[in-house]
Amino acid sequence: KHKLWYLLTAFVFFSITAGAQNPFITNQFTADPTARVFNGRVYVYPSHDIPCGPGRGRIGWFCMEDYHVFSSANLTDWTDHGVIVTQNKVPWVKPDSYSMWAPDCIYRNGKYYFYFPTTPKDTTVIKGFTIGVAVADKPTGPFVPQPLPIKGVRGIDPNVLIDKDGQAYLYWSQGEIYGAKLKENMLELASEPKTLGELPTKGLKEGPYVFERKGTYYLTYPHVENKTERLEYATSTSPLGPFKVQGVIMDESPTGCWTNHHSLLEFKNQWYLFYHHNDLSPNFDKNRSVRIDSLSFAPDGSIRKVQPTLR
Ligand code: FUB
Repeated sequence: KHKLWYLLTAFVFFSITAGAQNPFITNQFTADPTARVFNGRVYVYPSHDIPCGPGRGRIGWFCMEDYHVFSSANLTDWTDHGVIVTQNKVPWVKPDSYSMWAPDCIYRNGKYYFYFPTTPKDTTVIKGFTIGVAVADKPTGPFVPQPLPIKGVRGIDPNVLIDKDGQAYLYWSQGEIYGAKLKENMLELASEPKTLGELPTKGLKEGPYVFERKGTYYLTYPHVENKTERLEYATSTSPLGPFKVQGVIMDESPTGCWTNHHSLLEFKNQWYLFYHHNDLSPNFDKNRSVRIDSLSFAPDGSIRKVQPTLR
């Protein structure tokens, strides 16, 4: 009888904790997680890493052809809602470029806007990466890609903030981090792109994620000076800066993963950092996996450094 009770308790314990461990998505490689709360549920929009191969991307590099969305009501049990956007169904994307990099998704006026960076087939307009939008009525899609990318944007890692006054901003990176206002339609820039202030001048900065808390705008970003990226942040009293560097959110990866890319989310009165390491692919850091850890603010508004939890 005791043995049965022990087995039952162990089963319940492992079924509950298994899903809560990092990495929290294990059915595929995932990276660059943007987490949002829609209708009381957390939705995570990550990149989807796949192994490159002959005819599939550039061996030894990132290889991504589509995006899935995942959701959870408790940050423990995750549902994979399947593919929402795929490279060869976006009219302006260079076919088989396997470059569907870090996305974002935001809600406005009854629609969900999914922003994604990739390479266009018409290189007379933009060489390298640009940013497109797909629109849906639900957070899980179906998402309909716009016929053309956003005019005037060159770069990767889109992030959108809708400010308290309703003005939307698009941020992205192209070595430096840029920002611009978005029109009400969320599909066109409403101002010229500009850099955002006194960010570090040395080393690559990418993956901007901007949010507002108690009147302070936080620009958070991965920054590489040595071997791997550190998550850092800067603050401002205005969405387009000037931002001033404040500190480090997460130190360089203990697993040696070159990239880290993140978002911050408040859910049920607790803040979380969503980010990635390469736990499921320790020997190849372009096949990454998304993680979550709790995050907190000091009374002066500074972000307390997050230590990645072990698996
Ligand atoms: O996932 C591809 C690229 O790696 C992202 O766009 C960067 O932020 C880095 O995570």
